[in-house]
Formats: sequence, structure tokens, C-alpha cells
Amino acid sequence: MSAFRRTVTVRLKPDTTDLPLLANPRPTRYAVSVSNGQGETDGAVKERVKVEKKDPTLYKVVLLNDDYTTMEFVMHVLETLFQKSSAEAYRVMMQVHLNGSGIAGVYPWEVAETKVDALTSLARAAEYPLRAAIEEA
Ligand code: TYC
Repeated sequence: MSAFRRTVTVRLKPDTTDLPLLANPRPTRYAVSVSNGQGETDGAVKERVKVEKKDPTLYKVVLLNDDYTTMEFVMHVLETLFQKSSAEAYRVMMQVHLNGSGIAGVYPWEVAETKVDALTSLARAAEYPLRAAIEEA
């Protein structure tokens, strides 16, 4: 038996199967190539309705406090990954330090996930236990 334990974190996007359909899907015109077998088309244009599938839900990246990550490193992460000014990075870092958590940013799902992955990689490389969670905004 291995002496090492591997922790696998799986973040599940909240259920989005019953997203409401848009009330007025915008018709999109597609140029349809109808070939006569000799590389020519008759110029036909067909109208179809394209339903917008992008998830409009926004998610908070919530930074979590710990006792070991330095304040400077947290500010560096906020400035570089979350585009904060140094004043705003200081404010968010102190909010986390004093209250346990704070919002680093609000993004669509894929962006939030990518930010958390990048934060986790930076923290790991610097050997800090800094972590962040994702919450529905
Ligand atoms: N509590 C840490 C310290 O005193 C600073 C810190 C702030 C750590 C914010 C993590 O998300 C964090 N060095």
C-alpha cells in the first residue's frame, strides 16, 4: 500500500440543464451551397433559428485565508491573475486575512475555473497553501 495519499478535487458546475430558452431567438441567415456536382451553387439562402447556448451565470472566485501564505504573495496573485490595482489587492487581501474569505473576481464558469487552477499552480510552485473556491454570484 502506498504511503502517499492523493487528494483529487472535482469541481462540479451547478446543474444547467434547465436553463430557460431565450424568449426571442434571433434568426440567423446561412448561405447554403447547393452543388450541381460541378462546383457551382444556385445561391440559395435558408433561414434557421439559432438558440443562444452560452451560460449567462456568473461565478465568484473566493479567496480563502490560511496562516502561512505571505500577504505579499496574496497581493501579487491578486494583481497578476485578477487584474487588481495595488490598493484594491491590499483591500481584498486584508478582507481575507481578517474575515476568512474575500472575492477576488466574478467571471463566467470557464474563466473562474481557469483562474482557480492558475492560482493553485502559482501557490504550489511557491510552496504556499493558498486556496480559492468558486461560488455562484
Ligand atoms: N493570513 C496570512 C498571513 O497572516 C495572509 C493571507 C491573506 C493568507 C489572504 C491568505 O488569502 C489569504 N500571512
